[in-house]
Amino acid sequence: MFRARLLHPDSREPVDDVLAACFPEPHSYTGENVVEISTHGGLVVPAAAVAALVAAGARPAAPGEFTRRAVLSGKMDLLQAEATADLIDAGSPVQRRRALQQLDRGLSNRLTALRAEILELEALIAYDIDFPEEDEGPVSETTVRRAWCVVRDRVADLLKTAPEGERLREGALLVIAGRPNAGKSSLFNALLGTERAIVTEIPGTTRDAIEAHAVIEGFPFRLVDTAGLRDSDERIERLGIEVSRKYLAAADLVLFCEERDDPERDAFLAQVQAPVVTVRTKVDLSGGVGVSVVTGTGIPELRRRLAEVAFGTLLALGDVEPVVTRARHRTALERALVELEGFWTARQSGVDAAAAATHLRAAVAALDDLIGAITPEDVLDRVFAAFCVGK
Ligand SMILES: Nc1nc2c(ncn2[C@@H]2O[C@H](COP(=O)(O)OP(=O)(O)OP(=O)(O)O)[C@@H](O)[C@H]2O)c(=O)[nH]1
Ligand SMILES: [Mg+2]
Repeated sequence: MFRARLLHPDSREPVDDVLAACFPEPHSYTGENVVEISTHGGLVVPAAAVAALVAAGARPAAPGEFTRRAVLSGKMDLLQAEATADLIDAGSPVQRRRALQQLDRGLSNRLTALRAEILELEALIAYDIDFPEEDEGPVSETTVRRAWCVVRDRVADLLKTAPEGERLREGALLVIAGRPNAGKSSLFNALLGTERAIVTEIPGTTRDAIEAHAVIEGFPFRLVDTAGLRDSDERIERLGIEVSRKYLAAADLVLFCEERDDPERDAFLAQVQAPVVTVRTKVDLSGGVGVSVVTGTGIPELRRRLAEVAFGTLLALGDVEPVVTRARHRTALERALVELEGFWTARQSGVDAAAAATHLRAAVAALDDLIGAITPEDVLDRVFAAFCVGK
């Protein structure tokens, strides 16, 4: 690292006094020789510095170009590149911890181990391929079956983390619903920790859905306050109720608020696909078990319950077990699972060992795609499309 004076290459005019840090290959972020130039801040100086560098033959980086180069030079795999983006985007503690774990090769190591196990299974049946006429090879059918079961279950277990893993990146869509005046907006504000929605004693206060990000027990949520559900002749209110229904259809979970036993609760719940947490509101007035935004009673328990319903699988796994967090991961694992099932079906229907083994090869290929061992350009384009410039 040294101080330097940056001059425009044509006019030789001084642009700025800068700091230059050199990162020689192969230990730099991209694995190449890299120089980082730090200029003074503001608007004019950095722009003039970039203009001078461009005049000298440089060009601005594309979004995610540094990380892309790191992947291409083998400094990190595709899962780690995705984790880099997740770490930058993290908006809650669990998202940050998960991203960091994936950056530390948590998922990569698990997949590499699985890959090795499938190759071992292939080695087990190789004897059959070499000596097909022998009735009983040195490796019994039970041994093959056991080895197959282990890998199949591991892939299936990883796949089971996909719904909540993907939800962890997006935030769980939590829709607050109930009759007008049930206390929905009050609870929405209490969960957010700020007075975001208008609260009045007049039923029908909330007309439109209000969405806000919230962190509950370290997990990311997208909280939605909605218009109270009732038959209304009022046009604006009816439009609001329509919006509520759309949100309810898309919800990951629904928080149903009732001040007292709601006679329409069951009819409402029958229309909702997502899991529902029912909560009794305003218990400072009525007593009993529930929540009160006035005294704060029951709010911590409710937060735990919401985290449990939206992210129960991840909570049970703890922070150590790897989790898959993207549709790209899910589809690759689904492919691997189909091939592993295909292997066993082929084997049981008496298909010769070499043909059955092609399924194992295909399963390995699916895992390779996922780790990013050999990655086609279009996959790289898709992964890096969402990156910011400078990473
Ligand atoms: N005492 C008490 N009053 C509450 C509590 N929660 C809400 N309220 C009151 O109940 C009334 C309705 O609250 P809101 O949060 O606006 O109810 P809402 O379900 O959003 O109503 P709509 O938007 O009209 O559907 C307001 O006067 C609140 O102050 C509570 O825990 N205790
Ligand atoms: Mg409201």
